[in-house]
Amino acid sequence: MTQKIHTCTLCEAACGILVTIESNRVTRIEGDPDDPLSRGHICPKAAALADLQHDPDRLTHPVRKTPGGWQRVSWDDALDEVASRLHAIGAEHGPDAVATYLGNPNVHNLGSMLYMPALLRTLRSRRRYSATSVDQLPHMLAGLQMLGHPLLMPVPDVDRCNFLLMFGANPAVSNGSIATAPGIRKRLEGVAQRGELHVFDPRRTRTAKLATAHHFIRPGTDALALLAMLHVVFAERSPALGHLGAGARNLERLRAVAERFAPERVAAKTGVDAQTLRRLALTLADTECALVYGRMGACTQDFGGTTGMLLVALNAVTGNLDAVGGMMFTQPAVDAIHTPTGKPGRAKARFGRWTSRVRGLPECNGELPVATLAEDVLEPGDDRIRALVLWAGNPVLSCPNGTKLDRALQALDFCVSVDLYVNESNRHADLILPVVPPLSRPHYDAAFALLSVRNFAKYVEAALPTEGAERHDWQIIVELQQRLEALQGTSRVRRLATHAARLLGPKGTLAAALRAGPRGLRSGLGGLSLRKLGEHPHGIDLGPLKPCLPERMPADWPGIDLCPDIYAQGLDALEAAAEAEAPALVLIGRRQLASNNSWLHNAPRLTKGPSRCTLLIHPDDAADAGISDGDEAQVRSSVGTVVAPAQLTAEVMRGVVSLPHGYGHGREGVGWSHAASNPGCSINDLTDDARVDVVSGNAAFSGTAVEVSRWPANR
Ligand SMILES: Nc1nc2c(c(=O)[nH]1)N[C@H]1C(S)=C(S)[C@@H](COP(=O)(O)OP(=O)(O)OC[C@H]3O[C@@H](n4cnc5c(=O)[nH]c(N)nc54)[C@H](O)[C@@H]3O)O[C@H]1N2
Ligand SMILES: Nc1nc2c(c(=O)[nH]1)N[C@H]1C(S)=C(S)[C@@H](COP(=O)(O)OP(=O)(O)OC[C@H]3O[C@@H](n4cnc5c(=O)[nH]c(N)nc54)[C@H](O)[C@@H]3O)O[C@H]1N2
Ligand code: SF4
Ligand SMILES: [Mo]
Repeated sequence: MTQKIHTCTLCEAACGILVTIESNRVTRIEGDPDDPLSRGHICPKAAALADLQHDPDRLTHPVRKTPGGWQRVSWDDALDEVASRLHAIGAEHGPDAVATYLGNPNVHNLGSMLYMPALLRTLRSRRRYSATSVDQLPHMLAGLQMLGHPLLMPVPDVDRCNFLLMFGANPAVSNGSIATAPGIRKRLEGVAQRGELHVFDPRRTRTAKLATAHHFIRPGTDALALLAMLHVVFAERSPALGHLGAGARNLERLRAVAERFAPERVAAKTGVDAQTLRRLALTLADTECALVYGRMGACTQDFGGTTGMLLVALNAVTGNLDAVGGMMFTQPAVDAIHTPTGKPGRAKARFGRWTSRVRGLPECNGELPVATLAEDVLEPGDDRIRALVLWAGNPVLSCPNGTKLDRALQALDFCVSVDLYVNESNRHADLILPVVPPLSRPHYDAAFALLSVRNFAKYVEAALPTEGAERHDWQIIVELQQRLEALQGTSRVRRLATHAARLLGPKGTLAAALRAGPRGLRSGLGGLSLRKLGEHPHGIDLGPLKPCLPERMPADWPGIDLCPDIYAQGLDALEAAAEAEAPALVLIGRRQLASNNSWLHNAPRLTKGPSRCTLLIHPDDAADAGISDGDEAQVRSSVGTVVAPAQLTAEVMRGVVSLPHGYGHGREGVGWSHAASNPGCSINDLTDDARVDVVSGNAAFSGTAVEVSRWPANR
């Protein structure tokens, strides 16, 4: 029996875990009390790491689709075929004919984080998509437009904050997002004990229940509530930009916009009374260590982009941006923001350099909004997308209008997927390349050290080997890259660089990045190194966050832009929406503690009991529709229809229904047999790919107009 120190990579909390192994089988996973950040905390999902490891449904060999089903192929054959097909399609139709979709697990994977950018460059396609545009794109766009870098996303300093306003997040269940704070539930209880925690959500969630107060807010109206708070702050206090004042731009423009949105104007539309908005705005301005934080629910809606900008602006003008106890910025050991010399680089144009094919939506940070992927495949034309590299993603369940995406995937000339399973999306692939499961990978959190409530660094070796022929994501990346470079006739220098990266591996690359990083050799010989991390296998706490602007902004960035030009269209649309009539019934999503997006439903211990894929509906709305608790309810939207058992609860607002996302495993040919035995329905068969935020192109999931009726109707 051995016990290995590891990190759970399932969500952003990055909890330290101890993995007990007997005869190559995981027999126990517990929280690591010596991890300086998580201090023993874990959630029920951590146990699923063992299920992933030993799941008989997990792919262990590359497979090729044949008329008789999936057939095993050798790695060499598979990789040769992928490279030659992608190259041929690119050569005939141009590199943009090959699209990529990167799913969420890539950011939880050290190898992908370090190696994927080079493969994307080699592919030379501007048709890059990822889960970013069904998630945090508004935060990245705000970072880029306001502070000069998309990764300058502020993190709530929950441990020192005394007054916290939260919009559209449920960290008691999600364990926190853009807020790596293991055990965040306790940390939030601390805020409520020290001061006040207010949650704005159309549903009274677990987080709302531990808050000082919960405020029902109508879906898609967060931007209006934030503007009303800005209105109050501008009217009754002076902006407190502090050290952010130097070089600050467009304060007057922000003031002029906010002037139009008095709390009384937005109260009916948002469902939040004017008095509450006034009081909270003033307390936010007057309290030391206060902040306003917004996440998923605030991002994936009609005005998600504008909301992202207003969140940063409201924190800034109340003196709570880059301030202790407010919204702060990290200074990680491997720093994707600063250049290797330690100097901030220059600001780069990273928005609107090209647009999507059919709808002309802008690129951001090299990516196009994924809501345009299906149409850019399906719409006839020489410039359509013909091939897709689908890496650690399940867009059929996770992106708007999954049914249409399902059709688009079938219409491709070629698709390769790199994944652990045959999922709802890659069942249409020509080849699937299997990767090692999380416990068989070494890990260093390159992504979430950038978004953590304390600076930290931790490196763990793989906890156990795999028994099949799976490869690491980074190995597959390099293998494909080398083959593509050979076919493209890439220069010797570039090919040597790829070869060197291959020899170095993630461990060697990480070692170099740590030494070159701000806490490496620049801090002297005693600075951070991989060896030092090896001496501290539970991780190293690098201390609380410190104010670090403007130094972390690009060298040529003049200062914070409080209301960048690109938001003008969003603000105009918001003005119109403020007076428009809302649909009678709208749909929102939800997350569940024992689930993770679309891919943990094959773990029996996480899926015990009755289906959790239920439609939450207010009893009065249910009565209007003639639905009783437990009845099957049919839900219809502009793009599709699903059926789910109704669960009557006054936890949701009147006029709002909720379905979880990530279900819908009943599609033919999916490889996760347990998940398919209790499939549920997919919320994204209802969400409409035509609905995107006008500024960023982020998918607008929240507030999808629906009709609900009893099913079958004539029972
Ligand atoms: N309606 C609605 N839709 C949503 C959301 C919502 O709240 N509401 N949430 C959105 C959000 S925030 C996100 S992040 C997206 C997620 O959307 P996606 O990233 O598209 O989907 P996942 O469900 O995370 O699927 C991940 C896939 O990666 C595989 N995988 C896991 N680990 C690895 C690995 O290390 N390497 C490789 N190669 N494969 C791996 C899994 O087997 C699985 O098939 O969904 C979005 N969709
Ligand atoms: N257990 C579990 N944990 C997870 C995941 C998971 O699937 N399961 N996924 C992980 C991922 S990829 C992410 S990105 C994070 C996301 O983590 P969070 O950002 O915390 O997201 P959610 O838990 O989806 O909470 C969003 C909340 O917004 C509310 N909401 C919906 N529409 C609106 C609106 O218009 N306005 C307002 N104010 N609220 C609204 C919803 O009711 C919901 O309570 O969670 C991560 N952690
Ligand atoms: S909160 Fe749960 S899923 Fe997230 S890292 Fe910790 S143990 Fe893993
Ligand atoms: Mo996400």
